Amino acid sequence: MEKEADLFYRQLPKVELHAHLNGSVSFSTIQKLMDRKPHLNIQHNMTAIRNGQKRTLDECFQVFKVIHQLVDTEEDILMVSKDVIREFADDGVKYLELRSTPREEKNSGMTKRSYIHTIMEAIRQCKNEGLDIEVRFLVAVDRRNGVEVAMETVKLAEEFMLATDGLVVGLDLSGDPTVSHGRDLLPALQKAKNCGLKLSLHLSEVPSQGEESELLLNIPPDRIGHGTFLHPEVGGSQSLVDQVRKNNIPLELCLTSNVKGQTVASYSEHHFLYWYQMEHPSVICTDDKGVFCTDLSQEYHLAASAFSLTQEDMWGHSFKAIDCIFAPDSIKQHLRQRWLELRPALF
Ligand code: 6MZ
Repeated sequence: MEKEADLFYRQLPKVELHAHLNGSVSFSTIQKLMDRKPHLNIQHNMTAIRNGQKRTLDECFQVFKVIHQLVDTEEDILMVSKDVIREFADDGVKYLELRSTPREEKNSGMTKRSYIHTIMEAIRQCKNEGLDIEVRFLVAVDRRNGVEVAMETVKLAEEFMLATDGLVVGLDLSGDPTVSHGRDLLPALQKAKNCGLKLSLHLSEVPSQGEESELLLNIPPDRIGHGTFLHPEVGGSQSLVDQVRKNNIPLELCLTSNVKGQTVASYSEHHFLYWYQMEHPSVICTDDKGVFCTDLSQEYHLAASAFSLTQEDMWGHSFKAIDCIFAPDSIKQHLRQRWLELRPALF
């Protein structure tokens, strides 16, 4: 039965809306990168958190630094992006919004512009190769890098949004939530919103960020990443929940990431249930499928098991996720049609 259920979740057409490029690099791609750069002496246990293992969120951020060492040329970015897109397609993801923080690397000559350009190239190549997946991109602002970089990133995102005919759809705010205050980044985020970029903001990923969340929710963002500590039961507040509900802002929820990063104690205690019971829009996502050793099918399966949801319920969840994508209505309509064609048999 478990095997059949597994097949159901693999066959289920899915939308992935919260995937950080460098956190999504698989074991096999990491191996190819290690072969390219043996002098770095990086081992697999430095780039992934296996099942049964847990790390503090701070340790998770150390892992990204190791991966960044391995991915530091345009050639690497191209390979990594194509591999990640292919792997999502193999997992039954039909629409993917990838996000990544543009980086410059003096040694290899990679610039922030060429970084984004290379990801666009990877998306185009995957399309030309006939992969059955629509891909869009969010340019990420790492909160650690401060106001000036945030502003510069917004400008780059706007430039690419205009130049790529809708491949760049939005801006992400991410990075170590314990560093800096969102207040300082408000002008940059507001500017992004004003120029037509959709906003997905990591919010209340750790406790005691209520004040920052309130400020950021006032923009308001188009989607929320995690939102782990928004609700009153975990130290958030009813007024934050009301703000989210009033603007009907969907949440991107990443179960394994939160459990392995120890911001949530167990799968059954995940805040997925809080929002699901309220019938508030949310979307199950992977966050960093490489680092957390998961994939989207598995995340759907885990959520179903943790909350005793049926395959019919999970079909409904995946269908409703289409409402939350940043691409325009014509794409949403197209995806809904495909979902009905691809609906798998229930086991
Ligand atoms: C906040 C996260 C994250 O951008 O180099 N990132 N930010 N919370 C999380 N929860 C675990 N997981 C990943 O991908 C890696 C970067 O994504 C952000 C961090 O800024 C990390 O450095 P890119 O492709």
